[in-house]
Amino acid sequence: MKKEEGEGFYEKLEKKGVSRRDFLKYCTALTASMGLASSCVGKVAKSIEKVASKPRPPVVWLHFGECTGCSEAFLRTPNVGAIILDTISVEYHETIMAAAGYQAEKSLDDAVKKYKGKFVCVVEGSVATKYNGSYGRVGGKTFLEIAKEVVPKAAAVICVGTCAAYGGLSAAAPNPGGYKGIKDALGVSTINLPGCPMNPLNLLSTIVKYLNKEPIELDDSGRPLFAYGETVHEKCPRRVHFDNDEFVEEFGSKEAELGYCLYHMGCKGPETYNNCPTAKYNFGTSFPVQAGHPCIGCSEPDFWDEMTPFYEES
Ligand code: FSX
Ligand code: SF4
Ligand code: F3S
Repeated sequence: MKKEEGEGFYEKLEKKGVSRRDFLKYCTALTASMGLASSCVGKVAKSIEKVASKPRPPVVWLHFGECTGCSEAFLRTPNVGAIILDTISVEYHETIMAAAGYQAEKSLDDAVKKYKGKFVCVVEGSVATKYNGSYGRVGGKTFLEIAKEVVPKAAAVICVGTCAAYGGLSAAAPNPGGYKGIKDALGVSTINLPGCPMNPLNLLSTIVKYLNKEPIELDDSGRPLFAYGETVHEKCPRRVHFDNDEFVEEFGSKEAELGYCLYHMGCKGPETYNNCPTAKYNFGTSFPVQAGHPCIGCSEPDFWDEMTPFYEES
């Protein structure tokens, strides 16, 4: 009997504990995170199936100065990790690989040699640039040396998290090590998916678009417009009160009941470009403002310095 289109893909996901229903739920969240109408869910599901039916592109995932929160966000979001891992082949990732020590260093060298010019380099964390990069070192090499050896050989560079994109946490003043984001440290073009941590849905949609050769339009800070084209404030569920019919119709009464804008508690939503209100974290569960915490502007360049004090109105 001829297999239904996508059957192999669903079988593989089922084996990883992701049901067809879960997958479609993800596609719904993904569609919202891309700023598309809910009628596009089927199209988004098809494009992921299409990507998954092709040979998986090799990915080298580098870690520099950061907290690994971005990897955690990616691996701990139930099933998104499994979907991503079904569309790409992670050749090197320090957090999840079994190899350690010299064996790990060798696997990085081998992957870069084997897939030179073909691999996607995902970078998490920033690199120290002062004093020959001595403020950040792993396996006897500086982050700067590793970045210079690996990043320019990639077919595309995706910076996950504000650290890799713009320096982030490690680059906060006084920044004695001269930490910088990848573009500034190496002078290469990057697709930036900031957020501290980045949203795994934004990584998944960027990978799907890239593999389907769809154009990814970026803003001046290198962020894809489909995810970072609007401020957090624009679709914030706290913007209006629950008696606003139009709002209730769009977001549902549960969201609207949240009420109470956090601006006077220092919310930086009006100055922060990110799709948190539609993408949310943890499988569409919540995001800082929904949970009652003001937005601290975590997807903006230099937010550790520019957005502080976090709890004061700007
Ligand atoms: Fe940075 Fe990501 Fe913040 Fe942490 O690694 S963006 S410190 S959540 O984890 O890079
Ligand atoms: Fe805007 Fe923040 Fe108020 Fe939401 S809570 S409406 S993002 S200022
Ligand atoms: Fe960050 Fe603000 Fe979203 S703090 S996670 S950009 S709500």
